[in-house]
Amino acid sequence: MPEATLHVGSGKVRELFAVDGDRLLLVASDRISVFDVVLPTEIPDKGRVLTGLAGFWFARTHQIVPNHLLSLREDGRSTECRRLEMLPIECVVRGYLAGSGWKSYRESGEVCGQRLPEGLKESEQLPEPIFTPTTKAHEGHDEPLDRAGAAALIGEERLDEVERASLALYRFASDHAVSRGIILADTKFEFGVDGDGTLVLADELFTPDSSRFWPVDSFQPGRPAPSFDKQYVRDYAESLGWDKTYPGPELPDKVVTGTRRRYLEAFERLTGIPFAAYAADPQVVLA
Ligand code: PZK
Repeated sequence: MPEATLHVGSGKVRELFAVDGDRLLLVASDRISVFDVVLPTEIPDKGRVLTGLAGFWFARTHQIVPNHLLSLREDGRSTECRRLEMLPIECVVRGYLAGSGWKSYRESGEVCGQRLPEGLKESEQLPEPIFTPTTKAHEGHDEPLDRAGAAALIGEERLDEVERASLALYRFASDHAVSRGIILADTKFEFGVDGDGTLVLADELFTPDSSRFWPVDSFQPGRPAPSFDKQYVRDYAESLGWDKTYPGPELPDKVVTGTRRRYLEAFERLTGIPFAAYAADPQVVLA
């Protein structure tokens, strides 16, 4: 990381550095969080899998909406990107009813102010994918926004633009993923605006940390679906009777190995590229 200097931010498992006035470096670590707690044990190659997947999707969706990706570094875990003015909302698209969307529907029949048909079950596919934006919480949890709430933050016109882009991105990736045996239950995008006022897709894209990936053949409406990547970790953590507060448990080798295999499998299924080829030359995902 020779020319990257100033640390400008941290996520739970990623770091952001300033390269210069116009460029940032996004570095994905091998840390893993479960039930919102970062565990003391890392999953080798997780950061490279997520960076490679995001690069793959950025390269394939720039016709839908321009994005911040400038280059992937040789380490496979660092992305150089354009520095943008970020919009103050998280853009979520849901194709299936899970997580906070399911909770909200069960309590009110609505998600982000949108009424859904009656009688839907947990994990069920929605009649149409829905756009369910949230606030960006600095600490604690993001809060759902209805249309008026989102428009108050970014304006009606920008809201229409991010909604259209988000739904188009979701449809594109979800069709691709399902043909490779993975359901993209829901996903989160972050957008920014460049110096010309053009909307630009930022952050990570269709990674297992920003999306719910489910194996096509092992989910069933009426109960929570297993996570493609984190299910071994969740099952292990639950088996300990851990209360899901900090600090989380160390993971045994078997759980680490099984989880690493799942990340690599998601990468290979979705990209069609052997992970070893990515490790040897990260540019392969951009072709
Ligand atoms: C930006 N984050 C969240 C992500 C972190 C923090 N292209 C951009 N321009 C300006 N700001 C951001 C981005 C992007 N992406 C993203 N915060 C600011 C975030 C990952 C690690 F520490």
